[in-house]
Amino acid sequence: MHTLQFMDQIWSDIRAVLPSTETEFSLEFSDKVEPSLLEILKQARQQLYASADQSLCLERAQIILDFSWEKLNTGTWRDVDKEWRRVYSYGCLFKAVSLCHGDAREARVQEAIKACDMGLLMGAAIMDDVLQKLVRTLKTNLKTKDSHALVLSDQPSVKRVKRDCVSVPKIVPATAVPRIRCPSLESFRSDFLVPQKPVVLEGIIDHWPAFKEHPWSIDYLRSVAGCRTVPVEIGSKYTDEEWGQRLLTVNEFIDHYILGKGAGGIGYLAQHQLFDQVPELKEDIRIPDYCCLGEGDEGDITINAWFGPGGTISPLHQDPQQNFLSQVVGTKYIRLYSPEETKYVYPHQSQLLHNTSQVEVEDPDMERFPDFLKASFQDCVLQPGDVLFIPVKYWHYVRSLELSFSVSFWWT
Ligand SMILES: O=C(O)CCC(=O)C(=O)O
Repeated sequence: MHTLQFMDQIWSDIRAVLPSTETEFSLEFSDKVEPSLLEILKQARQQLYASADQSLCLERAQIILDFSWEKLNTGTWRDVDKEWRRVYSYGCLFKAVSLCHGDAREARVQEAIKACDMGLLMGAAIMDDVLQKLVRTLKTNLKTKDSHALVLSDQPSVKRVKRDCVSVPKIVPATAVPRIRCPSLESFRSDFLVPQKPVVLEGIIDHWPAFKEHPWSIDYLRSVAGCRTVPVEIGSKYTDEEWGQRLLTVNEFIDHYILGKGAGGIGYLAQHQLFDQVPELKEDIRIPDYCCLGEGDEGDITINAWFGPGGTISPLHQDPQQNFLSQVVGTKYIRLYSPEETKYVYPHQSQLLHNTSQVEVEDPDMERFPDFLKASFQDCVLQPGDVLFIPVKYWHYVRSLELSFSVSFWWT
């Protein structure tokens, strides 16, 4: 497509996700938002509709973003007023839209997608989820413009995947987590949920589109989410001093941390927002029926993504909810300790890490943690299609044995 035609196209697609007139674009906030900032929001809106030059809107957007960013980063996240998260989302919206006006080069569209992702990650929903709609439009346009490059990157890249040399533990019958194929709801409830016993469920997720219609692969992830910005954990495990988080696009994450180009190191895409941020991926999975045995509603279930190279470790820790850890790609070694073993696993003292053990499970320091060997455990290697039921507060240690993508469902 000709560049000018493309610019017209993207601009009219963007306009289609916005209210058609300035008067229909409502800006309502509580009195937490001071009049001077409200004025800037109104100016940005006015420039969006009236001005041929979007650089003024972009300038206003930056002021809104800087101001609200300060508020988002003051005090604890829990205490941040939702109004500031909404203001931040408006800043992201103004920025994304104005970036694509007049000069819709690929880098600008990519920057606009990043602005939407920042709003989706840090802001609160506004205008009937407009950021989600906008990002879909921008992505489609990026694809149209860049269809040639996409075809090239759609070539199977399996051969390029770094094969990490990770040791595969032998599971002996005495410690193996039991396995069962498609139990009825009632037998799962009475044999595992009520007595709070771990089990590997087989055959319950084989129907997911993630295995059938859209088998998850590096190329598939690139095509649905490659240009999306996500938080990535850097470092082999979160208890390490050098551990930290970075915002990267999924493509950057794959290039650096999965395919090991450039600096490499261990990076883990471990996050609970991925499926809300990228609804196409959520459509490839299904909430396991057994979750209906819980007391909570479906809306209370947290769905987490765990995508990373072989050798990624989640240190021994416990969570306050039941968990169905579902393996989609690759294999993972998992060690489980019941809550009764807590006295032997040496939880960290600090409030922040009190749910995490200090012990390196597969290489314990016996001088510092002499009682660790007294703790009895169960273990398993999860294969694609396996779902591990981890009861509430069960200690779990996870090490991926190769490139792996798992989905966990936390439910009560
Ligand atoms: O797969 C992992 O690395 C960790 C999974 C986990 O800790 C969880 O689902 O709670």
